[in-house]
Amino acid sequence: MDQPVVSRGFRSKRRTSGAAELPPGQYLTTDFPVLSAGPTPDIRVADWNISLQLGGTLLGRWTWDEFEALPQTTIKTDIHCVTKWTKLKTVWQGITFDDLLKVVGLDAPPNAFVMAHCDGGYTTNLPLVDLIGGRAMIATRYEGLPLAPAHGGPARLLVPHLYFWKSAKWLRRLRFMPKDEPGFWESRGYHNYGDPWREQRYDGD
Ligand SMILES: Nc1nc2c(c(=O)[nH]1)N[C@H]1C(S)=C(S)[C@@H](COP(=O)(O)O)O[C@H]1N2
Ligand SMILES: [Mo]
Repeated sequence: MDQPVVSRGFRSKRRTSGAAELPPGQYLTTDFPVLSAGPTPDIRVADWNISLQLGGTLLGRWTWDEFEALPQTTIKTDIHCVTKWTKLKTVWQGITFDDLLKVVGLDAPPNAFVMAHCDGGYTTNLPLVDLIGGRAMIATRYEGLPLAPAHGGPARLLVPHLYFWKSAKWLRRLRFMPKDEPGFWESRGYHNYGDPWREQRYDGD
């Protein structure tokens, strides 16, 4: 999920100008704004679990300790909020969706879409292809520290190549869906997919 490694000779000169890192209409920020549709839930890891569901079947459910024992990956990536801030080179640690599928032994999920469900009722929908291939993780640490509650701790989805509303905070359940369904913002006028490089902010963009 990091910037692709490009040999010096092939690196575009524009990349060092800074502008090339900014999707259209975005500005750079160095602080980390908090954007939530509701209050920050008070989550104790002792009561917490996370599950992966396919139809009526529970593929896996992990307590905090079990989840912490899964293979860990660290990534450095840029994040882009639809409210127009972009933050460069943020560092996250967690469990990639690829590893989660491996753990439950699901090589080729039969459903092409996934709904993320959160404490507090927030949801967001994603195509499966955007969660695999190292493009998404369930993050539990930010810049080496446990993820702060306001930023989705103990665990949030991280799908940095899409607008940040797709990175569901306080994640509790990932559910495979045979057909795409809109999540919270997607049913309130936001774009169904949300590619920042194509500026897919709102329905119809
Ligand atoms: N559960 C939940 N996840 C959420 C949200 C929310 O309101 N609830 N807001 C989304 C939006 S619109 C954005 S921009 C990011 C903000 O993440 P941050 O507060 O860590 O910057 O979280 C996303 N994930
Ligand atoms: Mo957002």
